[in-house]
Amino acid sequence: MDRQLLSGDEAVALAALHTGIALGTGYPGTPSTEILETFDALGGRAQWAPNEKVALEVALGAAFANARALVTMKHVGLNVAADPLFTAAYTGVGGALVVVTADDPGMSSSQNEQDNRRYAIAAGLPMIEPSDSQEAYDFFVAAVEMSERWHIPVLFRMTTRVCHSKSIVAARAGGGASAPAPRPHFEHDINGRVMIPANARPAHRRLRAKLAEIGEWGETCPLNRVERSGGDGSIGIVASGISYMHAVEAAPDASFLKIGLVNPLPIEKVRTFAASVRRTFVVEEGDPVIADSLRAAGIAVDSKPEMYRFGELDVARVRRILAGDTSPEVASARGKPPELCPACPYHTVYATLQKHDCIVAGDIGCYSLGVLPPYKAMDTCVAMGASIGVGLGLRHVLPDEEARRVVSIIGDSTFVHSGISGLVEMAYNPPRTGHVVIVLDNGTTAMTGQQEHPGTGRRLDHGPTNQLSIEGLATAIGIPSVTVIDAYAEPEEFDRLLQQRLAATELSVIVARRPCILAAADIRKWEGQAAEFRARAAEQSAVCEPGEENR
Ligand SMILES: Cc1ncc(C[n+]2csc(CCOP(=O)(O)OP(=O)(O)O)c2C)c(N)n1
Ligand code: SF4
Repeated sequence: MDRQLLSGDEAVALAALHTGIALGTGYPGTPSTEILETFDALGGRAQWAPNEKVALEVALGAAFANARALVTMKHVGLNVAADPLFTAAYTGVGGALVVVTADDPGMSSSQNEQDNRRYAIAAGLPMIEPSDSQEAYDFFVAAVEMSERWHIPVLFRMTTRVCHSKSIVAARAGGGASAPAPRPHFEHDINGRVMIPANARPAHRRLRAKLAEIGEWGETCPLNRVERSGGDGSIGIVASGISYMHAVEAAPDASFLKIGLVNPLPIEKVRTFAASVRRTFVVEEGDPVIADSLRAAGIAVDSKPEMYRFGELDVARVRRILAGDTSPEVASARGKPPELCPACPYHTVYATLQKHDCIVAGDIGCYSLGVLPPYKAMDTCVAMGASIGVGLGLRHVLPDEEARRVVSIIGDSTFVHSGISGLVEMAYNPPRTGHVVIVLDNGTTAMTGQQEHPGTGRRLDHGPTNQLSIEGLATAIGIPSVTVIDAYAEPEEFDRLLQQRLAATELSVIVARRPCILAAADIRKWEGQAAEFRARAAEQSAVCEPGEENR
């Protein structure tokens, strides 16, 4: 058997390869990003989508064509993809669809610590949760098998420690899923996939029936297992994911019911387990999802006090939980706060915004660091793409002299992800004082480790593809003033431009373009390789007669 030291993300990528995943799609987001990057490096077909909703839709289409598909995202990405997700639960799939949601308890690199186990319950989808890299590999194979057996998308929940910790993985001899990957083909199933109300009503009933069946299977499936310690049976712990690993170390004498299928929960298995021990304790990170469900089913369990809902668990915290210790915790020492790289192209932009005392509706990316000293030049930051809508809202209601100071600032990847519809709103409902949007185009998705996006004109593997023109798009949307500038190289020119645009009542987009200093060398290398592709594309569009370009 092939044994390797892998992170949870790498183990999922390997399992995806071994199970014959025909297409992996996603949008970068810590801690999920490495799954698709590794899948690509292993030879799988992986591609970044503009955002998580599109990624899920592309994967769903592949699964409608009876292929096996994977889609990856961080926990907040599932909010973006939630619309198709809920209805995909009704349509089901022909092949297999595994949706990885990588949650970030403790918010090491996120804007919230939502617990996506709630999505499984709300959407009515099965959810699997591994505890280490071996389980990430084995459970992914199981997820593909479940998805194909019940024709249902399967949610695969990972958390930061499982995604990034490395442990030994023994890959299955001969590969992954028991059945070979099917050949993609299309079969009409209009009633099953066109979710008009007449079709959606029976589809909802079908979904609930599938879930009931999966719930019954879950009572005896190998994903949920009882581990007896040989202890005195005084405490039984119910746990899943990384919490299980901490609990095993914190309470080696306890008996365990290790849950791998977190939705639907194996209620009867827990009931039997609880009856075999004197006290049943649920150890879980984040929200009390398992504890609440067990109590609702009439099973008496103990669970953590509210103070442990926040942040990650670790062995010491689990010991405290089991001991009922609610004394204040010692705050861990704070590391050095992050800061913009010394030669980051964003410095001039933030210095200028600060100088003119702008009210800055900000967004998520490396550029969020503009909120920290010395600039402190960001006033709001809520969700990817929100800067434009929030800026417009401020402009609509503030008195004119204040409204004129409002600027929305957004990164290039974030603009493509979910800023475009904000710009459409700006053209559609322009504030009386106009508005200024600055797109910080550093040619990469820097925040998550320099991934490509449609604006870079390069695919996930950095090879050339069609390039979205941000300025061209802004012009097409109807923004009258669109300017491209290298603010870092021309600080005075940028200062003048900003003042002029703030004074105008016209809508403005300023594209501040200069490569991220950490990515610049790679971008130059990849662009050199892409030169021929671009020349060919330009030649083709030049010979295209008007009216021919949409064929
Ligand atoms: C819905 C959602 N998906 C993914 C992320 C992870 N993420 C945070 S910022 C960001 C994009 C940053 O790229 P860009 O806008 O180009 O700014 P840069 O980091 O390059 O400055 C991503 C992918 C997130 N926070 N929310
Ligand atoms: S990684 Fe790039 S975008 Fe991020 S702070 Fe450094 S130079 Fe700026």
